[in-house]
Amino acid sequence: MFIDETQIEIAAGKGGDGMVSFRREKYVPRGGPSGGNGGRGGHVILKASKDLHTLYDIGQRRIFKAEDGQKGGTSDCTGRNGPDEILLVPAGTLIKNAETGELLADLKADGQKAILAEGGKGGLGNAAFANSIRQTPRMTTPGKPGDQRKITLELKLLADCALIGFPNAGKSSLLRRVSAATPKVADYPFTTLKPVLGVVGMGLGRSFVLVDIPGLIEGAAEGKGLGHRFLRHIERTGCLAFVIDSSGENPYKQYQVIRAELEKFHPLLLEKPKLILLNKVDLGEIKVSVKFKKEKCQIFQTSSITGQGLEEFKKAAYAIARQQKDNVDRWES
Ligand SMILES: Nc1nc2c(ncn2[C@@H]2O[C@H](COP(=O)(O)OP(=O)(O)OP(=O)(O)O)[C@@H](O)[C@H]2O)c(=O)[nH]1
Ligand SMILES: [Mg+2]
Repeated sequence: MFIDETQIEIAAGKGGDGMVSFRREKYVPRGGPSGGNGGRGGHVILKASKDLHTLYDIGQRRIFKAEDGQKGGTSDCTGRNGPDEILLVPAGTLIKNAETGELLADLKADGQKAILAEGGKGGLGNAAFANSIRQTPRMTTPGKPGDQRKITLELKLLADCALIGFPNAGKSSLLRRVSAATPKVADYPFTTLKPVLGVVGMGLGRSFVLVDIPGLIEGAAEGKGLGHRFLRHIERTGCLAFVIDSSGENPYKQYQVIRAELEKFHPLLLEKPKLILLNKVDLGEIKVSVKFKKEKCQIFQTSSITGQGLEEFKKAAYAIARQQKDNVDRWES
């Protein structure tokens, strides 16, 4: 099951209380105060992992709590800090305050960490209160409570290329054909209800990730059909592949409608590299209209049934993915 958003509660550990104790040593009749400070409560830390691809497991367990710090000990011993609770999340997870929507962390890279709930500080033991006047203090302070909050985790799929288009255009059939993914295919609209990822092998251990986005219709940006819920997944996708049913009425109009919906959702989406797939060419030869030719992007005549044009599409999508990765590497180095 694919879950792309979940809410959890996190609670850091409470700090350990300070200790009251006095030194009791042989031949030292009135030893000074020796109560240690409490240990810090454990933090709740979220850490990105490239090996995870879903928030499903995290969503199943709603509450994550780190352990409390230990109470201060005698003989000036500080209590042990509570161990941190480290939660692994897929790389690309955004973490927001569930109440205000404020962005708290954006864990993009493998291994990146953020403390989302800080453990409470340990209390002071009575040794900390001793001075020249107050030689036998009995006071201590309690450990502070740890942070507690509700957070929303949002996973934007990190795919190289997204298949977008009207329902029934053949997006899922195409993904099945070029990857090992098995999204459902049927001749009714909105068969695909959630984005499905597939890895497309290019030989010699090379691959790229293709995502099948549920069908869009006119008005999607305002919530029609399955709406724009899934459009945010393509914000971080390297390139867009428009899958158009070339056997349907006015293929260019289909393309324009989808483009307009993307633009309404976020104008920057259209600045991504675009590929146009005129699909279902097995149903009859098509004449690529001049309007399509004027678009400054590569056009492919494809069939998810016979496989026509798909090798060329794969090569083009892979080349773009490579290029974009190089750009990112250059920026990050
Ligand atoms: N002849 C022909 N039929 C196709 C082709 N691609 C898909 N189909 C058929 O079109 C119908 C819809 O295919 P899907 O792959 O489910 O389409 P989709 O774009 O994923 O649809 P949604 O999930 O509803 O958005 C199915 O009956 C497919 O068998 C193609 O290239 N040629
Ligand atoms: Mg589908």
